[in-house]
Amino acid sequence: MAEIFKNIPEIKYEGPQSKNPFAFKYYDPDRIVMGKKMSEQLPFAMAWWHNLGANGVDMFGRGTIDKSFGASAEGTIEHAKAKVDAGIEFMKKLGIKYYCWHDVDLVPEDEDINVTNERLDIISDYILEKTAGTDIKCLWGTANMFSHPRFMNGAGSTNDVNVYCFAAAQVKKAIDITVKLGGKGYVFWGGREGYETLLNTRVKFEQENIANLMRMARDYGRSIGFKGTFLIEPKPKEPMKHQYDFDAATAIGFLKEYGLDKDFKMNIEANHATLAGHTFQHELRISRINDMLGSIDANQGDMMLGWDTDCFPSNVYDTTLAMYEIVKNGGLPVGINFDSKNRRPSNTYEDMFHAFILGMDSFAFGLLKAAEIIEDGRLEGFVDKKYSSFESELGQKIRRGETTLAELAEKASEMKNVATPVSGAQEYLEGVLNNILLN
Ligand code: XUL
Ligand code: CO
Repeated sequence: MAEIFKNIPEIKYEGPQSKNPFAFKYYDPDRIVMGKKMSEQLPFAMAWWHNLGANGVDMFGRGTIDKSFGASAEGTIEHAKAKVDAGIEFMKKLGIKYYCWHDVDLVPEDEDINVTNERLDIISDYILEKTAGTDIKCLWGTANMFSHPRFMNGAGSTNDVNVYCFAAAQVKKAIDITVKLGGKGYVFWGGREGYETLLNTRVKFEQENIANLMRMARDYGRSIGFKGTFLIEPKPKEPMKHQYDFDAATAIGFLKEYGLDKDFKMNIEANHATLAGHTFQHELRISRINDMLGSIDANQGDMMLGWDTDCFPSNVYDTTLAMYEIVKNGGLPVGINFDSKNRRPSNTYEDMFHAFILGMDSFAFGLLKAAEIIEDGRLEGFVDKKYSSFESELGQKIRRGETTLAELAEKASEMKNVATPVSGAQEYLEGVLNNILLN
């Protein structure tokens, strides 16, 4: 197989002083951080769609980078195989062990679903053949139920029972392929599971149908031996005006309502969090405290823009706070998928590598700083002290849920008044965080 990314070497760790554009400055895979290798703490994955598919096309213009990878025509099995070859070479050069995909990223979709499914069989055989003897594996798979016009009114939430059958068929095949490739997770991103206007929408009906689709997916997956994690990826809007999996709190409530919370967890994407008006850390925290943090889609939004820009993560303040939540979660059951794409004018193969070096270094730096925050102890020590009044006998009784309003009202009446609680000291804490980040 001919080398595709010629002139680009294997990317190695050289340390923060290195000026080599093709070296990691912080990601040192074998370095032990908090008792585990960095490569284990950071199970990075490549997104097939952005890295091997997206060619820079946008609403205003054509593609800017050629991603045929030597195939004579795009949209052919030959091209699908060239993408596999390119993807494997790319992952090997960066030391990335996982990849994520939608069914239609792997192969071109035919008008006949049976033909598409045969293509998926062929390409998954090819991936297995080409990854044999390497440590490259599937992180998660998913079905694209938002691009084809049949899904214009949704997939699980469609008004059309025949379209619902197609959604079920795609999910079934995508689970088959995920299991065949040894995937750790199966993702539902509700791209068109929402509405444009309530004037034409039965919300409860649509949500029940989505839940039923997820229940069937769970039952089918478990019946064919899938032991991994099902995931919901919340996003509040785009492409729909309102999407049902608005944020982690909403999606967790939905899973509990329909009895799916034992099999499903969250796949939290940074840019989706900001679209919901939350920080990335907020979404990770809400997932973590509910034992629902499964995986992340690593990227970042542009705060000047109100849409999903899927930039590669560069903001180390955010990656530090994200890694803090992940470390506190005891790691991620699934992994860290770069659902990120190069900017349209970054149109060379070199740019593809620079983007991943940036993202991997940003998360490695975040991991190192998260470990420092924990070892330093000032932030956590402050929080312990902030809530310490609840260590009293009364506080413990309240925590156990053993008090009544009348009893507490009686205490308040005896006390007559109460002073303001201890300071929240936000500026001090932000200074501590900066001190850790900048030293
Ligand atoms: C879209 C998005 C998707 C999912 C998988 O915003 O994030 O690519 O990650 O369908
Ligand atoms: Co995503």
